[in-house]
Amino acid sequence: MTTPPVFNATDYLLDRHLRAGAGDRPAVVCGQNTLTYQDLAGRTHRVAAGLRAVGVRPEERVMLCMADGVELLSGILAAMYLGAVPVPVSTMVTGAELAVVLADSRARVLCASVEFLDAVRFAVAAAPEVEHVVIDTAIDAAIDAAIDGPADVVGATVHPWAELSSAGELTTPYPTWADSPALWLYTSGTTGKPKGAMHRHGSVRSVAELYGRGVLGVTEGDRCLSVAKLFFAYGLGNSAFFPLAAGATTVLDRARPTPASIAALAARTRPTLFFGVPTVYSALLNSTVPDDSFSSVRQGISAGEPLPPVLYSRFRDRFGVEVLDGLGSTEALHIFLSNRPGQVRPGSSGVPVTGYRVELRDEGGTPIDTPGHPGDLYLGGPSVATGYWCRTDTTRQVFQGEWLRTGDTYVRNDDGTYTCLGRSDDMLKAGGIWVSPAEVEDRLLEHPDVAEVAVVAVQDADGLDKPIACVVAVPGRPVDTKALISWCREGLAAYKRPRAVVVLPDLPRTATGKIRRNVLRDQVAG
Ligand code: 3SK
Repeated sequence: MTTPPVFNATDYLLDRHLRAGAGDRPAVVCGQNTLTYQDLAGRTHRVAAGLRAVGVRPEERVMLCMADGVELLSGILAAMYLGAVPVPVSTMVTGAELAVVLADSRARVLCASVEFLDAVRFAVAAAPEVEHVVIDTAIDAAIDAAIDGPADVVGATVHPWAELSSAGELTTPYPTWADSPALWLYTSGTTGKPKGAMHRHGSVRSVAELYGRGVLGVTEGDRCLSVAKLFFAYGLGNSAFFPLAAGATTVLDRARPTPASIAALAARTRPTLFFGVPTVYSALLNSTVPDDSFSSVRQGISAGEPLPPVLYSRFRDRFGVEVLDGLGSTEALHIFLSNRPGQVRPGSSGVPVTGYRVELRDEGGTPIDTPGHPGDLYLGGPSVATGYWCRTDTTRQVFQGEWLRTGDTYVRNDDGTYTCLGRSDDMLKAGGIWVSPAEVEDRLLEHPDVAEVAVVAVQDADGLDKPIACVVAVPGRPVDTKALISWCREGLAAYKRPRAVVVLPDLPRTATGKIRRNVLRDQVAG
């Protein structure tokens, strides 16, 4: 049997540029520091040696619960270089939530930023397989101030990051293949238990070539700024895979983004590509940041949930930037349906990214070919995960041969673009007719008093589902709930109107910013 050709994603993202003589190009801007490809590769090779020194073996998981920065980026790249499997996880989780994914992954090494140490202590106590905790901090001396000596995490040996990167350098990548396991990303969807989606080395190249180069046209002159952090699939592509594959520059920021911090960072670093999510575009529009804040940006990108058309046009009109909305998922690693530069159909997710195929199916699984008929969206393509770690039943339901069941309900428009009608399990029936929450939400967002909205089905006294709109008001604008229902009656078929409007201070969201509709339903019904 012939073995497949060697392919290592980190070699593709880093060492390839050194071999091509491009090592002095800027790879990362972080705080006041700029690292060249040579610098980033050097750090990555040292971290790879350090991970090996603490006993990490190929194909073994290394969990990283870290703020965005050179340490997290080099940690992810180093683990892949070593043939191990980095598992970046959300920094917004509680200790109990971290314990669940840590134990599930069976990682023996956990890398964490010092600010998450309380969650780490809690999680490690519940995950006895963890032997080593490596603490990242901007200044290693701060560890001493922040923790109580090396034995501070009970049950594990604590190493400062500097120790990890002082074990020499590994300059040859482990000879992985395109099909070798490269990284895991945990996803809970909006409701379920966390599941580790397992991705291959070859998928890193696929998303960089198909979406990064094919749709965004990333070149070495680009500077990528993403509000989605590196632990999300969306952020990992935006801030690591796309810029590094193209020899471009990524801008990393440790802090949680606010409109003011994004505008200040953009003014300082002059990004050419800006990756946001709808809530961030909305927050920027509701802020007083200068209208020229994004003057260096050649393209905005949005994903995570559908971008309402009103946000698209307001952002373009105020900031002069066209935002490409797209649909991606953790299971697909990145975006597979996308609008194209200069050809945006607002309110749609565009058309399939070249290299992927999509299909709509009815409830019986039959493909739907007619435009205008909603169906469940299925995806086929090279970056689809190989399955969920140790979740055989769910894997079989979601990964069906060549196809991935996305769980989204979509409709194909006459021009071939696709529009999201909502998560398949969020669709609701009012008076026996299907109603898309997304359509009602888009209408409500056109109202000047509405900042955020989610429409959910709540049962009335007779046990019948009724659409209820949960609204967050624009600051300083009181909401007239009756007027909002009339607004929907005027702009939509009457049966789609919400039967009640509930005003809330904010909407419950997942760590990736998606609305937690099940929580909202309980909140409103209760
Ligand atoms: O969370 C998403 O919707 C998403 C969007 C783009 C790329 C990747 C992901 C997971």
